[in-house]
Amino acid sequence: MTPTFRCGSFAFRRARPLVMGVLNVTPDSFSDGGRHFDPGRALAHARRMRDDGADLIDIGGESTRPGAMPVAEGDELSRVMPLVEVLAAEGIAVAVDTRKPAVMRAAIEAGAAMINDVDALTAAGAIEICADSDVGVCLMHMQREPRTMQEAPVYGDVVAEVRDFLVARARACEAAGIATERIAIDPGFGFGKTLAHNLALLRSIGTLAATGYPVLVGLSRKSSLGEITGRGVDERLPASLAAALAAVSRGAAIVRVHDVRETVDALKMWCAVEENLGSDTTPLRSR
Ligand code: 9MG
Repeated sequence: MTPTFRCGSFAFRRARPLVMGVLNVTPDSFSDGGRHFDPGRALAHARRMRDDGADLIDIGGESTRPGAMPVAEGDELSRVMPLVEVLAAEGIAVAVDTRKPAVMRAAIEAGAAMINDVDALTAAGAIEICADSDVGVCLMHMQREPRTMQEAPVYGDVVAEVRDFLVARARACEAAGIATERIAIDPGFGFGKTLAHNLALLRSIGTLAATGYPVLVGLSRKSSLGEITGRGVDERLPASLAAALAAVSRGAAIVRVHDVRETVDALKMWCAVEENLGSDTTPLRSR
């Protein structure tokens, strides 16, 4: 039977890779910082990504790019919440990218389907807030924190360490009452990792997928792609598509991307080659 990833009222059958569109409502995110800071433009962009085939829209009000400074809770809430309310009411599967329990709680009350936490729900109260709801959760690995994470990251065995951390966090979520079907894991490309670490993790997506949890990957436009191609952040579409395909061909279940239309096309092509995977494109409502 095809496994299912449950997020709020959405039940995504994992018959094909899912696409999560990125919507940063920040003045300073590494790629689209400032571009969607105006709520009208942000809504238009979210709807365009939905029309282009995004399964989920990931809304973030705090940049987590290397060197980024934390944002006050009130500022994050006022950036994110108006969008969550409108887009969730339109039936869009909204993920909220936040590390703050108060933002998680407000987002869930407003209808968010998923919490995407780069801190893997380690903040006090975060797991309980998610467990008291039916949201899906994405648990991401990060070494240190955004302000300092790219200062000479070191691992013994990066793949084993990342996998063991993610499995431990997933088990903690399950122990608190979050159903296994609601949990995704993410190696956290670029979060306290060198290019060599990122490549080792990308080559080993299969090791993460073997845990049974859907693996979410965020490689879109990231600096590793720039290191390999020599391209600036706005010129990394071909590398982003290649990275997404490399990830799904090794077992990634969800790709978090800026360029939804192009990624959906690339995945349709890949699914057609892989046979039948492309035929099941409709996320099912579970209630
Ligand atoms: C918020 N954010 C930025 N990059 C990300 C990534 O790679 N994964 C996840 N889950 N979130 C991310």
